[in-house]
Amino acid sequence: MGGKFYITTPIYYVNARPHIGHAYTTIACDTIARRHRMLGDDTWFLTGTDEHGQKIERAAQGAGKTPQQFADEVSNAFRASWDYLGLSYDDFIRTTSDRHKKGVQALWSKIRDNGYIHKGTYTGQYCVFDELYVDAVGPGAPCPDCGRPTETVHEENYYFKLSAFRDKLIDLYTSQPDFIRPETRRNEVLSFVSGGLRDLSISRSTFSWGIPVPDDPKHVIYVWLDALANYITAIGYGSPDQSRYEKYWPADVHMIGKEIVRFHCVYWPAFLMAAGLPLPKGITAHGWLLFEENKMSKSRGNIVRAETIVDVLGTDALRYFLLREIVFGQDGSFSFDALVQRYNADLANGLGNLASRTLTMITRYFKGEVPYPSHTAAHSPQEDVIAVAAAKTIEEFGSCFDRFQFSRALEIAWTLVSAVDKYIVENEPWALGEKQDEASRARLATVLYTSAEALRVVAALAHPVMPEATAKIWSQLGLGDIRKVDLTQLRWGQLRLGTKLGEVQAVFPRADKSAIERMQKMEDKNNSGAEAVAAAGTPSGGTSVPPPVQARAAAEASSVAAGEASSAASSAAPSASAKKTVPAIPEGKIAIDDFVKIDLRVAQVKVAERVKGADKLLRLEVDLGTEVRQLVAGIAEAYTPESLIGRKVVIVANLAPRKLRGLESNGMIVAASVEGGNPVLASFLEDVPVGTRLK
Ligand code: ME8
Repeated sequence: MGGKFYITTPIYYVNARPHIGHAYTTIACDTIARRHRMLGDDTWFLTGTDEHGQKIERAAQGAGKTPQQFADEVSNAFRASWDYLGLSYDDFIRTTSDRHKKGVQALWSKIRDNGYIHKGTYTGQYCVFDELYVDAVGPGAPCPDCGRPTETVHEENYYFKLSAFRDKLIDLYTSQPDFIRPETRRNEVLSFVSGGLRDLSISRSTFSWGIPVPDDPKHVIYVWLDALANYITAIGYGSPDQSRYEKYWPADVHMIGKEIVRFHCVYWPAFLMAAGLPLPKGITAHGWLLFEENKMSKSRGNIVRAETIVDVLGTDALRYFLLREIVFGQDGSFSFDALVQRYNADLANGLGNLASRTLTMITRYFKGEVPYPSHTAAHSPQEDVIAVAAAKTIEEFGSCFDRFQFSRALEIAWTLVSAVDKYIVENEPWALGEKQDEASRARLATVLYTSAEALRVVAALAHPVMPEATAKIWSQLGLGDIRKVDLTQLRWGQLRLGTKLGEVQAVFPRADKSAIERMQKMEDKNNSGAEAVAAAGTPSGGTSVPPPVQARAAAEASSVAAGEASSAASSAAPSASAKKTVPAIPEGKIAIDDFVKIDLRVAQVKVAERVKGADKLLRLEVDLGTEVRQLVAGIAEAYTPESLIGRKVVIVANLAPRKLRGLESNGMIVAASVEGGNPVLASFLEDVPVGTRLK
């Protein structure tokens, strides 16, 4: 370790807001990136949004917006969701950004100059939903992949000479068996490619929402060539500064869902080969998150939003559940019942209980200082068993995790948690604590040291999966910043005698039945709201996005998580506006009575402080003239708390309160959302009295 590590998620379509299916991939990548950082690797974690193509153009039309407005709003919603979840991405690429467009055109030119692009005519079927040419079916036939109707297209197009890469691709899959994981996916791809490859149409001329073909702007570049290129354009391919590209490319892992294997494992390496560029080291496809037996997806309308789970149980609960419950690579079901059950069993009763009883007893019996384990009379073979089990856990957890067997890795770590739990029960430290004789004290010290050391080992291993809770455990153990841990050096016995514990607090409070009801209600409300909008809306009837989804996208896209700095544009578009039927409003505009619903006010920051365990959040108290309010804002990476005290800001004052990391946020601070950069707070050149309304 100590090398570089580059990991990517797919870039998500902006035809609707994120749900836990997208969060699943992004959380898995976040976890892997965090582990690599702890192993000392120079790590780069990329995510982003896929914003071009006919599907997006039609979804925008259905929502009565321009494609760019629509893309801006939904892309912001993805970013806000990832920030709300505290995901540690290093860059967020948007395919409508200039840096990406230039990179894609550079890639196109390279492939063309190398002789792999020619002009031809395509007559055949196209599936707008999958943005896929469907050669095998005739007019009117459904798409073999998704079952939706295909459309007949007849276009003069540019073609990519995919057929020239059949043998090279087969060589790649056979010489590098790990290029596609898991093996089932590799076998599928191998058999698909072995059957022969036809040249691929890589431009469209019947619509314009895309990147123009260099020297022939009547054509836009096929959305999958555009999208796949993000993995190199984001790190600078095609830009004057190639340093990041040179450092990180080729990617170590492209993480994707199983439905986009063909694009990543056939088209992408072929495009790269044609351009003479190095290939990624590996592509890993995971399975689907199912809800009531179906793939959770925006088009089915059976989505669950990550925010709901975060608000009720916390981010770590969601992360742990997804990685522990589902065997990575296979499909897995999501249900609130299973989530709460797993949370209570493994987190509240498991790790949380181990932490709280160990730390509470050290506080009570040893004045909050880690006691010295006895090596003499008070030592029993039980301690050796735990020490050996912990050493084995460190090794096996790592080897499973690094093969992306997250569920198995966590199961192994929790076997240690159970073993220590049993050890505590058997040794009854609470009974030893009541005795004052020297032997009992020595035995108590040994039992509590052993438990605390096991807790330390599990916290370090589980940190990439549950960053918040393990950071709390770490500081309660008196060990400082867990992110500085060097996992390559993790061994049994490193907890120092006399370490002063921090304040002991429960990390995973038990969830009762009402947690399930609350989450269910939040999602029901979200989904029924969308239907109401759908009924009032005027969907285009395009095949790509069923009506409820278009409407939900319109309604949801305009609201940004309260804890985020919103862009000025999105904060001025209330979600309620989508519900009103306002005739004669030009496309993409809102009426003044929609705008006046938003109470924008000048406020002055009185108190600003970081939110513990949330790198991006600040807790603010702002004076509105008539009252002082608490807000939680996602601006900690852009502003230090000190720089904000006394500053006048603009807030949305009538936003419904919501909880972030357990703190109530009463309003939203308005900021420009700068692509690829930090948010910039809205402010005034002139002095404006506190409480003044913006209109
Ligand atoms: O395909 N279960 O974007 P997309 C598991 N823009 N994962 C899921 C999921 C579910 N129910 N739903 C979504 C695209 N995902 C293209 C990608 S990349 C160059 C272009 C995750 O918005 C999973 O990672 O349809 C899946 O592959 C991805 O979201 C699809 O996102």
